[in-house]
Amino acid sequence: MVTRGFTGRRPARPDAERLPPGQYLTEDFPVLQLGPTPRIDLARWRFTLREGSKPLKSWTWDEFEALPRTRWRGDIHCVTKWSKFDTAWEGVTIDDLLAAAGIEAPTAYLLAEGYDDYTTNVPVADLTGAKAMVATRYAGEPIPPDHGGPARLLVPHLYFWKSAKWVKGLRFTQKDEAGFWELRGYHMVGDPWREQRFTGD
Ligand SMILES: Nc1nc2c(c(=O)[nH]1)N[C@H]1C(S)=C(S)[C@@H](COP(=O)(O)O)O[C@H]1N2
Ligand SMILES: [Mo]
Repeated sequence: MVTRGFTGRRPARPDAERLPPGQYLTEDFPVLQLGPTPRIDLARWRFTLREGSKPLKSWTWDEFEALPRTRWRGDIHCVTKWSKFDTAWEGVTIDDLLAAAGIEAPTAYLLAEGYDDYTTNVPVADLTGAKAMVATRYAGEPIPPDHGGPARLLVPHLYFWKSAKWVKGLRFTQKDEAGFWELRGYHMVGDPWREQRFTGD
């Protein structure tokens, strides 16, 4: 079943008001990543929730596809200053993932991990409450590999580097641990409306 979410969709705003400070609007969909696009065999794909090194729950692709799915349409903002309006995604909200695992978030912080070994930290409060999903569809189709397919994290209210592509799991951490870009001077939260680009912003 697919429900329409996330809840609390904002009414359409004039374009200028939809652009966070310092951003410009683009019509295309740039590809930004550290390395080559990993090849991921769906038969071997797994998505795993961990607390530290301890696995809490793992899904195969077929199991993941059977989870309740939510659609979200809205704007995304990259720290390199492009924003793209009205992107359409479908996937499993973090709330639904935790419910399916039968757990509540064990800590307040986590690192999202990609199959390319990319990591990025996100406060759990920025993922729950219908604010984020593990997306498996873009514009009604499987997510193209360059944009993170088969599955990517989507945290649209934060700068797009937080939306880990080729996501293989979420690892809950006791403290807020910096991920790849955060270790290199980028912000621990990354709210585009507060222009949290770099450490100290
Ligand atoms: N696994 C992984 N996820 C990643 C990255 C990466 O290098 N590896 N780059 C991040 C950055 S910096 C950005 S801006 C967005 C770009 O997503 P896109 O290529 O779909 O536009 O992915 C983010 N997620
Ligand atoms: Mo980025």
